[in-house]
Amino acid sequence: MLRYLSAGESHGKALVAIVDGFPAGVPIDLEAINVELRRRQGGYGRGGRQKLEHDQVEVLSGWWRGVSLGSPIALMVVNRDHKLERMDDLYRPRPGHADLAGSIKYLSSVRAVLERASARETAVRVAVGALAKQLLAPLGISVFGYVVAVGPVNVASPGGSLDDLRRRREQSELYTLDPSRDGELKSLVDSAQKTGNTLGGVIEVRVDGLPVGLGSHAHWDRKLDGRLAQAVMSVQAIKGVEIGLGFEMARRFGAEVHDPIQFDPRLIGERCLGFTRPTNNAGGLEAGITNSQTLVIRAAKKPISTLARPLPSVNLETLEPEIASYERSDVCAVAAASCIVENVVAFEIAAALLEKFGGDSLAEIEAHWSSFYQLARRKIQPES
Ligand code: EPS
Repeated sequence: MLRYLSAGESHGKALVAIVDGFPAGVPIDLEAINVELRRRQGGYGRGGRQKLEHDQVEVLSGWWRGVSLGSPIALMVVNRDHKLERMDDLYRPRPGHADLAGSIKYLSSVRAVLERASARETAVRVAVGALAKQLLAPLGISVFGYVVAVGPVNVASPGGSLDDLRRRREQSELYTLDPSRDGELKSLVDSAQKTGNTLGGVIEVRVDGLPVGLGSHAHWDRKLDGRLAQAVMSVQAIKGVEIGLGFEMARRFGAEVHDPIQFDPRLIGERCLGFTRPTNNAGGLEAGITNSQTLVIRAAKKPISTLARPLPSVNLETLEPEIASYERSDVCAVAAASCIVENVVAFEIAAALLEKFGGDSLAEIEAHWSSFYQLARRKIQPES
């Protein structure tokens, strides 16, 4: 079982995670994890904190000579802006943040909850996901996230090879797949900043190279769509998740939604059982099980709740109406969120892969995948 725990406050010493169940024999590329950490820090609309931090991962355990050992892997991202002991409390809770509900729940100060609720925690979650990608990559699975809307403006995602799409995303300051729209999106973010406001957006993540059979229909907590939704929803500021055609399915007739099944024996190979689908409205998941089509998941990110022109609140000391507190924050972190959601999805996929194929080492997982496909081919064409 692949699992992880994270710890750390936004202005504490460091963010840490322990990843348990990561197989042996996986080469770990630290620079690839650091590239993801830098990408999380970027994107147009980020605030002052990112100028102070240079997020880098340290691997404290679980590897030797650059290869995983199969023992728990401890990851650490140090906070340069480590100043928690010197920070004041807040008395005017920000609508939308953990401030009010959290401080009542824990019978604590507002600072005591906002430090952990902050999206700063996602730095180490990205490191965990980037590690998971290093298990997926040698197996031919890629996880790729990008922005498809900033505030009310949608940005279409063109077709093309994954390499093409990656190049496009690298050229966009908002991590969309159409850099020619950056000007328009940046002025939208600028106008939010000028008016003391913030902006959210929509993120899409696609997973290519999946086998049939990750997840299960058999029990509610084994359905991969449900597990992905939980993981994605747990990312700070995400308020909605949809898979494939998602909410649009509810507006259509069944014949316009479900993906017809076709079979072509010439396609049968190492990684293909011969089934094809002319459409992919299911987003690669049927009954909580991957069907080998590209998995497509979207997440709606609300605008960040710390506003430079704050909304009405209540002073918790006087209980009189006052405007909410303002703390340094971002105007638009939807680009960063696309990197976070991508890595969170990567972790869930790696966990589901290990549940299906098991194994203590990369070589064993590969062997289990290939013997399962052999059995599946024999089931489909017993005489072959
Ligand atoms: C973040 C770091 C935080 C915020 C942001 C995300 O740093 P600070 O609070 O010191 O500016 O910029 O957190 C929030 C948006 C939030 O609501 O807490 C980061 O590293 O991603």
